[in-house]
Amino acid sequence: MLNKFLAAGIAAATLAGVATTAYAGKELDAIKARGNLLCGVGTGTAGFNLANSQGKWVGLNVDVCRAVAAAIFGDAEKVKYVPLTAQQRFTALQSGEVDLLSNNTTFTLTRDTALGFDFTGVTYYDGQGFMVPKKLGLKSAKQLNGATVCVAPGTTTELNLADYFRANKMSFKPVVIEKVDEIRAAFFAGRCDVYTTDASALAATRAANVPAPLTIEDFVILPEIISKEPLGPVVRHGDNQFADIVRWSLFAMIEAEEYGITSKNVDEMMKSDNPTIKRILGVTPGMGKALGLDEKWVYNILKQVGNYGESYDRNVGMGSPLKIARGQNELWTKGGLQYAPPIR
Ligand SMILES: N[C@@H](CCC(=O)N[C@@H](CS)C(=O)NCC(=O)O)C(=O)O
Repeated sequence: MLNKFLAAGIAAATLAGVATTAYAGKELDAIKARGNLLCGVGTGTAGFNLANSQGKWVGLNVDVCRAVAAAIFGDAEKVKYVPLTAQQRFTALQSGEVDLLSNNTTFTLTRDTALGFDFTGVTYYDGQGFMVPKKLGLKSAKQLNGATVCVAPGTTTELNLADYFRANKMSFKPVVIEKVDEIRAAFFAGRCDVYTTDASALAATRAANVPAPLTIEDFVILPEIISKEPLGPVVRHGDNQFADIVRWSLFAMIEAEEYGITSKNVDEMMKSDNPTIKRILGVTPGMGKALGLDEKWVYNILKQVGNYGESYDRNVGMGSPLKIARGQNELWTKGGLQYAPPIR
């Protein structure tokens, strides 16, 4: 009921072009009073957000939810996961059904403004790609004229697809399916020639969802990446303190990787003489206070979740079935784009 009123209010404010009122700490107070974080995730993509055989959610996106809970509660387990399709996610965030989305949502201008949200960083730098059955013998997306294309509604994918085909004077027939498992089933059953989405999700689908007797080798991801898809956590406008906590929880994971602090060595690192490490870990106090958190907020994130590189490797990198190279998601010090502003 409360959610409905909130949704109506936000919708009205959005329609009138008025920014929703900003009150510091209101969302955070509600999260603390509730005792857990409501994190909107995808319905099931290996490496990013997937409930495992024990029903435990794992993945790179899930680790961001866990990091925020560790920062706020000192306990990464204090998260309730709400699986959402791409179509459902924005209403769920606007209505207060979730506190944040961490689900492969692309940071765009209209989502950051007209929809009433704030993006708080980039968990994964991605771009849109195309996957096709190998037996079609295709080498390039430029050969897709007239293709039947499986795509999810309410996504940047749908918009980029139309732009790309128009720009290349090609036609296509969209097969629009909301649920990601149904899109995959349609593609593997040959109801479309092509599946298009973020390249990371194509890699996940190819690594984890190909039904026997088909194998990974039966599918190829074409070389063209047709868009920028910076995927990151997103919150409602209105509580800057909560947005700051989400923003700096991800930055802390990235900064910790840069300074070599891991889940394994964090206790040892508490004794470090390096002033930056002392500040990050709260040995020198101040950063926690500035966010309204315990000074051990980063210690708790690292101990319970790990740094960005650990999460990347375990979930989508070389320590995972996906084996996606770090590429653009490497640290800036190693030629990538992942760059956290200083914790000071
Ligand atoms: N990044 C694009 C595409 C997002 C997207 O389609 N995500 C899919 C595939 S990873 C998804 O997670 N859908 C939710 C689900 O059903 O799991 C966007 O933000 O619009």
